[in-house]
Amino acid sequence: MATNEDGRQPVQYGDQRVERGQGGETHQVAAEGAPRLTTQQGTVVSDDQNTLRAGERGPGALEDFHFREKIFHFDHERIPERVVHARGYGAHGYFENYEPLTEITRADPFSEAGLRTPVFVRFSTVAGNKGSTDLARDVRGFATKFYTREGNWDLVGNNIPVFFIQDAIKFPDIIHAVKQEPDRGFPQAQSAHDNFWDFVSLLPESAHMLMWVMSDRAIPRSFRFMEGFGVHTFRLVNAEGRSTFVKFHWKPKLGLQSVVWNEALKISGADPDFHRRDLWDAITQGDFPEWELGLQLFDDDFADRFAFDVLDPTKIIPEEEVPVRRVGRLVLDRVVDNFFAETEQVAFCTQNIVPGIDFTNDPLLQGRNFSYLDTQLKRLGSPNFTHLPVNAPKCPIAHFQQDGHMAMMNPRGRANYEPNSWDPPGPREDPVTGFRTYPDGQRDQAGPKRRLRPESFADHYSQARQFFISQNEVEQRHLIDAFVFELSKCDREAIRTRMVAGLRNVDDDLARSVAEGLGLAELPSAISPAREPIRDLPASPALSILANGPGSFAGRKIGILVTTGTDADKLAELRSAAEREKVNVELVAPVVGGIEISDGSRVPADQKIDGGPSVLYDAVIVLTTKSGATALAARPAARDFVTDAYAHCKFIGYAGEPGPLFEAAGLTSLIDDGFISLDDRSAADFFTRCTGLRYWARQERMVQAVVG
Ligand code: HDE
Repeated sequence: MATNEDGRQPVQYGDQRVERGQGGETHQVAAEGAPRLTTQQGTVVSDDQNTLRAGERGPGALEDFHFREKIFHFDHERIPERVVHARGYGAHGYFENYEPLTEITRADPFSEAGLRTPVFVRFSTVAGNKGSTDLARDVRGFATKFYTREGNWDLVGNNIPVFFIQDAIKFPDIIHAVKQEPDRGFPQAQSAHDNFWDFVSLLPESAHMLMWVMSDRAIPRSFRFMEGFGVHTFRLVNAEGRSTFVKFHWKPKLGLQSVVWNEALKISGADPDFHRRDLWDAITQGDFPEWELGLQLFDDDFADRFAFDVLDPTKIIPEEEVPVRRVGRLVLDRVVDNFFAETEQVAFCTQNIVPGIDFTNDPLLQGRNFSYLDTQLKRLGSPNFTHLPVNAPKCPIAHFQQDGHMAMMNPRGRANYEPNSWDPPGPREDPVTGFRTYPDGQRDQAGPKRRLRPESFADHYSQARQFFISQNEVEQRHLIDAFVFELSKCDREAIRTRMVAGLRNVDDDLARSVAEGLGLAELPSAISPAREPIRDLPASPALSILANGPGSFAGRKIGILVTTGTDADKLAELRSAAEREKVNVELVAPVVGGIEISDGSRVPADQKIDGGPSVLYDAVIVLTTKSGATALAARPAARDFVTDAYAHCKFIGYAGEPGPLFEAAGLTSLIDDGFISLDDRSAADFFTRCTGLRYWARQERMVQAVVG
């Protein structure tokens, strides 16, 4: 065999032709005209497998500049992760405006019908570190950077419209309380621990937010099925300087959908990247996720009339009181080229607003406006983070700010201050088109300097109750179970009791059910509320996920369990019905290499059973022969596949003879209307049935079985 001067020999490794060095190491050499590996300085590298040594077995040489540079750079690959929202996933897209809103705002994205403003969106969890699981019970961040023609506007929102605290000064406390406990460094990405519940049970203003985070809103099926909210009241300002209050909403086109808690726990093990993979898959398949931007617009009169302070971020304005006007759509149509460069380095700042949009005095928003710039400097290490492509505005920028670490957009010429008398003079201010702060100047906005919470913020429980009564029975059950699960993880009984005492101000049945679930000896008396809650606020149907289900099963994913001999015609019918309905299909089989089906053809599987549990799918189908089902029955992963699908109230389609598997999984006597025989019904019927997303009637039966 030919050997080159370094003693390398060409060898074939499967489909790859490589060179083998004398120590057996693998070298891949650039072909004629192909890109060649270089150092950062551009010097072409001859060997990337061996350090430079004095003698083959001798000490390393200090002059090995390639090794030194490579390791130096590697050592500095990490930047500080975000203190909160560390785990996130981003994508590019655009916002398309429906109609000019010039009556209400002069903000550029709303100026013309059909105008498309480029955006970058980053979704995130809050509490967990960067490597934590996507399915943590948590609030999700929903941050959008609009690259408008008049500067960047960042709408840095969440998937829950309220927050835990009313004043920014409490942010470090709530975040310390929810993140890992400082002495032991765990639990990760979980609020189910003493510190969190100790803190919130002493902070009644968190009651409303707790309802949301204990609801299924905190375990979304994926980013594509979540709402988003600006949370605070903002202002829109038109060209005449007239201001209208606004609350921002994002409404997902596919409708809202969540998973159930037991499913979330299992997804965290089976695919901790479930949400980011879902977004990546959807966009790369051309199934671009969409949301509509909704505005709740109101004036000072409404603000004065409304039962709560519109500056209090622990309150919503029910959609039934101020309707959400849909003004445009957000489409995410491009994944990032590089996760670090874009998703990690994107720097959202609440203070990034453009003419036509303005703040209010919400004390949480005011505090945020201080925090974000500060945090970006720490994270990105330079005041020049706006030079990074993902952060740079796409409109002209001109200023006299200069230098600093990693300055990449450097001004030319002599003028770097103003006023000046140079020609060219550089940029100058423009009082006509420039950003002008809304003068506001309302009552309560001046006075002696004091640290004082407005009395109008003192109602903590009324909207928590309103949220609870707006949930249907299934949702209320999930919420109660979540409180019980979380508080059961608290070691100190005093914390559990204190929390239940707070819940008594929300709803007595809720408090009683949680107390029972915890096995509290007796129901504690209610904590004395700062202000007596309003108990007769009407339910707000818009707050229920299940009451607002989607009209189709599109965008969902089914898992079909197949074995040798699976009916080829049935499989083909299912695939084509799925394609029509825009439903994704994955085949789950005993081996990933695939199986031979009834027509003798071989179909590759997408997942081996052990790696494709039913928690990864919105509905499942068992398509097997009797012998296949018998073989599956012996596999724990196959039995879990169907028992979990049952327990998570999923629709379960079946054809052929799944009996032995159902029998082994203990399901034979539990078959209900959520099981659909595909021998009797068409594939199209099955997908129509799946529009209900889950067969919730089963939950009631399961609850009864537990109660006995
Ligand atoms: Fe944030 N928040 N936050 N926050 N926030 C950050 O900025 C902060 C709050 C939100 O995908 C940090 O770049 C304070 C509410 C999102 O990159 C930091 C307070 C809401 C993201 C920060 C709040 C949010 C952040 C950490 C209380 C919903 C992720 C890293 C006054 C409306 C953005 C960073 C992304 C990130 C501060 C409360 C949303 C430390 C002080 C309320 C979606 O600056």
